[in-house]
Parts: sequence; structure tokens; C-alpha cells
Amino acid sequence: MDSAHPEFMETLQNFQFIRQLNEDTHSKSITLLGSIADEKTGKEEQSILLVEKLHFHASEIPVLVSSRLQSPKLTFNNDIYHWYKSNIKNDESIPDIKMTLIYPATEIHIKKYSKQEGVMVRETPDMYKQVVLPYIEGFPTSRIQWVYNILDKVQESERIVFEDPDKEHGFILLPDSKWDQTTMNALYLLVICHRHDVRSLRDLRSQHLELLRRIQREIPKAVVAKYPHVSEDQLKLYIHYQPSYYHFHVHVTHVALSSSPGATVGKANLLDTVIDNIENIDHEYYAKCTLSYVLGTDHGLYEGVQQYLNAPK
Ligand code: G7M
Repeated sequence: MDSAHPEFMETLQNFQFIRQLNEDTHSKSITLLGSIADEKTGKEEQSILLVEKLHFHASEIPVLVSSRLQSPKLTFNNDIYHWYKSNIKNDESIPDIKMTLIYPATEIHIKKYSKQEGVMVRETPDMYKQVVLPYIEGFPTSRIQWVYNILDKVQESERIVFEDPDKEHGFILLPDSKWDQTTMNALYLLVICHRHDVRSLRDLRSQHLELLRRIQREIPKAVVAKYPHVSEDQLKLYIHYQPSYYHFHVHVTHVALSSSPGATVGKANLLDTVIDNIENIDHEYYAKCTLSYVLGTDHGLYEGVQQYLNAPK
């Protein structure tokens, strides 16, 4: 089934700005809270719009100065240094921005996309049992409907890059919705496993080694076959803890993206290390270890973690 439904074009045009939730001057992106009136009921629904300025398209780089600039102006110069400002000419085949609309958005989404401080959490197996597991179990399955849509080929089926159809050890590889699918240095794909019973890194045991090894073996080959401009040793495979969605998945990014918050210590756990821990250290490693990570102060786990840490022992 085609993933793009034209009726959502109008949905975006009905977005009414409420306030800015966040911005990132480095990635040139902003996150906005707005409302959109439901077409049938007229009820205003909260919505989040992520707007990101896109990188230069490979095809425009050689002709950028000769034909893409629109009346550049010299703003300043000093000795051999000259500064200019300009607009890039409108060209529908080369979009300037990428937008993600979450509609309707829940309070969990609004918190997730709002600017917030982070704290370091050291999650012991007991903290997992008392605080994190009940939090995961309280998640409505509707939160991961998009994952089931991919696995059931209801959405994004034309974007699938590779599939191992085995129900126990198999997975689907496809572009992450964050990636513009053209900038190779920002390559970002997602591996989603077919089985539904692995919620996160914490659930991994020796019985999952076959799944993990298949990902480790097959994914670099599949990515390079589809995107020949990258090589296997430019790929980084890692697992988020805490993830946003509790259905096991692995992130595949270009090493050049290594400074993004999701690819760094305190969030990303290298697949190679995870396999090594289960295989060589302890088959129950992730049931026994303490996992340290950065948690946003607006995250749904934050209050529970603080109560747990402050409770008399
Ligand atoms: O932090 P966590 O490991 O849960 O990351 C989930 C990833 O899923 C993020 O990198 C998102 O950009 C990505 N993602 C989220 N949604 C809702 C979608 C989607 O609908 N399609 C695709 N392809 N990726 C998504």
C-alpha cells in the first residue's frame, strides 16, 4: 500500500501555531506546538510540527555558485576574508525543508519534543522491576501502531530495504523517518524485529543471539547493496536505552552522525558490545547489569525514578 495519503496535505495547511517547543541551531531545526481542527467534528487537536532545514542536494553542489544563488550580497570583508548572504533559487525538485507532523499529539509526545534538562540515571535490575517495567506495561499498544503497520506491510512497504522474514529471528530494514534519504553522511535506517516479545535491551538473553547475529551479519551488506556510496565500515549499529518505543529495534547510522545525541554514550549501546556481553560475559547480562543513561526531566519515567531513589531503603 502507498504510504503517502494526499488528504494530509490539507491537514498541514490547517496547522495553527501555539508556541515553540524547542529549537536546535546546530541542526537548524525547530519544533512547534499547534492545533488542527478535526475535519469532521471541528474539534481542535494538539499537533507537533518538526521543521528542519535540509542539507545541500548532491546535484546542486557543483552549480551552486554558478546558477543556484539569487542575487548574493557582500555583507562584510576584511583582508582576504569576504562574507556574503544569499537566498537559494526556488526549485521544486530540491526541497529546502523537511517537516514531520504528529497529529493528533499526546501529552507524552509534547513532553518528548519539548526542551528539557537531562539527568544521569543508574538503573539497577531492581529499579527496572519497580519503576521501568510497570511504566512499559502501562504503555498503550497504540503507541507502537506505526511499528506494527511496518511489520504488517500496511505502511512504508515500498521503503523496505531488506527483510529477513523469519518470524523468530527475522527483521525489516527501512529508512528512519528522520532521514531525508539523500544525504549519505546523514544515513539513518532502522531495523525492526518481527517478534513482538522483546521490549528493549533489558529483555535480551542468549535465545536472542541468533536474531542479533543476523542483524550484525546481514544489515551492513544490505545497506551497502542499496546505497553503494557508503561502505560497511562507515556504519554504526546501536540500540537506544531508554528507547521511545518498546518494540525491539536497532539504529543504523553513518559514522559521520556520531555527535547526534541519539548516537552517544548515555543513550546508544553498540550492537557488537551487546552481543559480546551476552555471549562472553553472561547469558543473562541484561537481566543483571546496571544500565546508565540520560533521562529528560519531562520523561514519563522521571518522577518514578526520583521517588525510587528518595524512598527509605
Ligand atoms: O529512541 P528509539 O530507539 O525508540 O527511536 C525510534 C526511532 O524510530 C527514531 O529514530 C524515529 O525517528 C523512528 N521513527 C519513529 N516513527 C514514528 C517512525 C515511523 O513512523 N516510520 C519510520 N520509518 N521511523 C520512525
